[in-house]
Amino acid sequence: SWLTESMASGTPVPIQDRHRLKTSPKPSEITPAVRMKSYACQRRTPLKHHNSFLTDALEILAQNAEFSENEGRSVAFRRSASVLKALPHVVRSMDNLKDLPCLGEHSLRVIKALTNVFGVGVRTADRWFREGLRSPLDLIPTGQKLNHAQQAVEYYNDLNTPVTKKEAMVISDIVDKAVKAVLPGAIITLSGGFRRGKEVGHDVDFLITHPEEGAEERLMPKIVNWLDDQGLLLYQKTTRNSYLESKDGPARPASNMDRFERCFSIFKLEQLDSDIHAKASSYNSGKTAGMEERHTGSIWRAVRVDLVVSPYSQFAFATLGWTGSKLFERELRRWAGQEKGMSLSSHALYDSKQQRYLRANSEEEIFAHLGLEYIPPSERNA
Ligand code: DCT
Ligand code: MG
Repeated sequence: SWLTESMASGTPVPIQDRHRLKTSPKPSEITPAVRMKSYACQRRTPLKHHNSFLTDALEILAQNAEFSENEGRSVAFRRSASVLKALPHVVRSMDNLKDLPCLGEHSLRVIKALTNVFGVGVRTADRWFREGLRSPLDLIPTGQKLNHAQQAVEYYNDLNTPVTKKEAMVISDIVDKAVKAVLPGAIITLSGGFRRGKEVGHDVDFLITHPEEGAEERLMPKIVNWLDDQGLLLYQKTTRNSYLESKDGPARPASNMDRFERCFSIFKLEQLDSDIHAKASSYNSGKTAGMEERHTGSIWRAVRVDLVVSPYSQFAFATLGWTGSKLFERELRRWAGQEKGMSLSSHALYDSKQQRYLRANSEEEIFAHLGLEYIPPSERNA
């Protein structure tokens, strides 16, 4: 393959090493040994880090493995990428990777190729596509959920246009208004990537509860009706909850699947003229992706919104579970199971040794139960 060929052609002095040698004589001062914890939930992973030229490539490969239904390999690539995201410095050579966890054979080969041959830069991922992978379009994740919602295909372009923080804030206001209209006193939390400080996302995620346990029951249809009456929904599919609260705690989930009342929806978001122009120029595509005047003459776009309703007693677990990132969540569950003999879900934490559920009123309490240092949302970008 192109990868092995380029590696077989010798190992030139890394381009970035040459730059470094000019500016600083002591490599050891730039890249001090980092003691890297092996679970992502033990580490702080900021959104902006030093190694995106490597992690972008690894995540494309992860995505590709996922599309080829090789979950094991996909997770392995994601874990490697995540370790590099937590490094406080740029990876300059293979030496910098000594003693780091989760870097498997495949990932090391990829990193080696990228650090030795291509040099750094945002073009790496692009090059990767051209040389080794199929068209980027094949890899754009449409999400399985979309397949179930055939109607959503019409909005494909919109849904592949990232949702900005500004748009997320407008939607927050709408959801806030809807929920408070049908259930005063309800609490609405922005979760998902935007809670972790991301500037863009593929959707906007909300978690809804009420301090009075039980007041949240059958809340979703009321919210959906309110939104629909205002003409704000293009599509919605609500799944009913399937958890049971018993004396000892919530029923133990049979799988990792969430059992909350959840609404997968597509909002019809009015566009401001200024936003459209800003977006059109930032994409520089000549044609404004998915934003056209449609029928009514008003300008709008489709935006994916996830609404989840949780009982108050499970709210801390739901908040932790729905804040992500997905890898951070996976690692939390792995840590709980393998290191603590506990079982964590978005509903509860079960201690197998004590054979009981551990209650928590905040995310901080859950980290404490798990024997982990508290990691704030902005550092859960694993
Ligand atoms: N989540 C999870 N397991 C799932 C689905 C979701 O743990 N099967 C959690 C992790 C993130 C959160 O829910 C929201 O999911 P997404 O919206 O898919 O992720 P995101 O981090 O918000 O990413 P984006 O910014 O692209 O929306
Ligand atoms: Mg999201």
